[in-house]
Amino acid sequence: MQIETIPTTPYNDQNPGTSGLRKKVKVFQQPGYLENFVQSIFDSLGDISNKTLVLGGDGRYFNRVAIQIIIKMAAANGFGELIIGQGGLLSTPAASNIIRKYQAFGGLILSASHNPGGPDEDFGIKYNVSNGGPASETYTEAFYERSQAITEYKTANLQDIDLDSIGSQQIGTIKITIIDPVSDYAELMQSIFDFNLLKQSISSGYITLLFDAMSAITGPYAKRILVDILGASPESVINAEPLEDFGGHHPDPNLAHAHELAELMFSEKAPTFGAASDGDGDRNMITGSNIFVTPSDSLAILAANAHLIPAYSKGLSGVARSMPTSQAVDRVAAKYNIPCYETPTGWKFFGNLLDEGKITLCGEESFGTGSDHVREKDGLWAVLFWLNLIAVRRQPVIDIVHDHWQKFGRDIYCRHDYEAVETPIANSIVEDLRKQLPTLPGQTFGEYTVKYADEFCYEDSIDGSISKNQGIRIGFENGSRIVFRLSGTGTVGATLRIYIERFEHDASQHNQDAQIALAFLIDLAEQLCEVKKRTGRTEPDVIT
Ligand code: G16
Repeated sequence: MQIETIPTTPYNDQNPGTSGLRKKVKVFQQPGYLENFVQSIFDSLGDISNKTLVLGGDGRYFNRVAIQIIIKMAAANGFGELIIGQGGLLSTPAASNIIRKYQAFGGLILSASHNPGGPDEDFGIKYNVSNGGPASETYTEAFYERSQAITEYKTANLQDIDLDSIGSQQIGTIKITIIDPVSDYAELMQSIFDFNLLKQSISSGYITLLFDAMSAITGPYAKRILVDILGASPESVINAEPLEDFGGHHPDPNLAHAHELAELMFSEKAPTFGAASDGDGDRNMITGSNIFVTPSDSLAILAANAHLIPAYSKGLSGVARSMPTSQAVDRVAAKYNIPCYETPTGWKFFGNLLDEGKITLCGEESFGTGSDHVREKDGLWAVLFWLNLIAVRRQPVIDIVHDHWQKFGRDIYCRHDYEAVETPIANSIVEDLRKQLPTLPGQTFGEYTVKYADEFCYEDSIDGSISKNQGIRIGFENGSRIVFRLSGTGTVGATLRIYIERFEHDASQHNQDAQIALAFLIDLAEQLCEVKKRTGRTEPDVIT
C-alpha cells in the first residue's frame, strides 16, 4: 500500500458547531477541504495505530465520495480496521451502537442531519468517541485548532472499495469490513422493548401506524423493524428509500416538513400512531390521531412511563434535558424523586452523565430523545417506546398525553426560528439582549415578573469542564421562560431560536393552542430582541 503525503493549506472555517462540521456541499468539495478536516481529527486523537474506526453516513449527496476519501486516509494514517455500513449507510444511533458493540476506537458519521441534501445543499461530518457519543468540546476545539495549522494530509493509493458487498477484506495493513447497517440495531431494539406484545398489538389491529422516513436513512431500519419483524403493513412506512437529495425536501421531522404525515394525522383516516425521523435517524416526531406531541412533552411522558418498558422496568437513575427544553420532565423527576440535569443544547453534553449512570433518559426540544442504550438520540427507539407504551396502556396517544397533563400540569411550549438572518444583525440582537440582562430582574410585564435574567453557563459535574454563552434565559416568578440562542447547526447566515414556555396547572385550560396561550410572551420576546423590526420579517420561518 503506497502512502502519499499531500501538502495543503488551512481553511479558516473548520470550527465544528453543535454537532460536527456542517457546510454546503460545495464548500466540502473545495480541494483538500474534507481531507484537511479529517486529517485534523486524526492528528488530534493520539495513538490511532491498529485501532478500529466505524464509518457511515445518511446517504446524502457526497456521502459515497467522502467515504472513499476517508477510507484511503484512514489506511494511510494507520488504522487497523474500518467497519463501514453497506452502501456507506449508517444511521447516527446505529453508528453509536456499532462503536459500542464492537469496541471501536471511534467513528466518523457523515451527515448534516435534518438539513437538506443535494449538490447545492448541505453536508456534514462529526467524530464520535469510544463510548459511541459525539466528541466533547475538548476534542472539537482541538480539531479546529489543528485545522488552523495543518500543512499536509496522508492518503493511501488504493482503488475505490466496493461499498455494496458485505464481508471483510485485508488491504495492506488495514482490514475493511462492510456490515449490514440494520441488523445490530434491530437486535438492540429487541433487547429493550416487548416485541411480542408489539406484534400482537399490530396483528390484532389495535395499533395502526404510519412512519415517514422522509426519504432519508431510517427507511431501511423502519422497514426491517416495523414491517418485517413486527408485521406492520408495507404501506405503514412511507418515503422509505434513502435518496441523495431526500426527494428535494428538508428531512426534518416537524409539522412543517413532515406535512404528508401531519395532514393524515389530523384527518378522519388517521392511524393510531404517526411518527417521522430525520436525515440521519436520530430525531423523532410523535403524533397520534388528532394530536402532535411536543418533544418536551414526549420526554416527560416517556420518563413518567418508563417502568412499563422491559429495559427500564427497574426505574430510572435520573433524567436530563437541554436548557431550552421545557421543564415538563423536571416535574416527573420531582414526583419520582430522581435527579434532573439541565445541560446546554447538544447531545454531547449528555455523554458523561450517561457514562456515569447518573441518567437513564434524556432529551431535547429539537425532536431528540434517547437513553443509555447508545450515546446519541435515537428516532426509531422513541417510536418503539411510544408503540410499546400504547400497547401496554391500551390507550390512544391523545389520552396518554391528556392524562399526563392532568397529573403533572401542562408546560405550554413553542419555538420560533428566524433562519438565515444576516450574521451581523443576529450578533447585534444577542449583544443587545446581553446588555439588558442586569436591568431585567424585578421588572414586571403584564402578569409576568422577571425572576432572573442570565446567560446559561454549564459546569459538567463529572469532568469539571465549563461551557459558557449557552443561551440567554429570562425566567419569571411563575416559572415561565423566554430563551434566546443562536443555532449551531445552520449553514447560511445565523438562525435565531426563541423558546417560550408557560406552565398551566388548570386542566380546563390545557387544550389551548400554544401560539394563542403564549401570545403575550411571544410579543414580549419581540419587544426584548426586536428580531422582526431589525430583519424586516413579519413571521418566524419555522414554528415548532
Ligand atoms: C443537533 C444536536 C442536538 C441539538 C440540535 C439543534 O441535532 O445533536 O443536540 O439540539 O442539533 O442544535 P441547534 O439549536 O444549535 O441548531 P441534529 O439532529 O441536527 O444532529
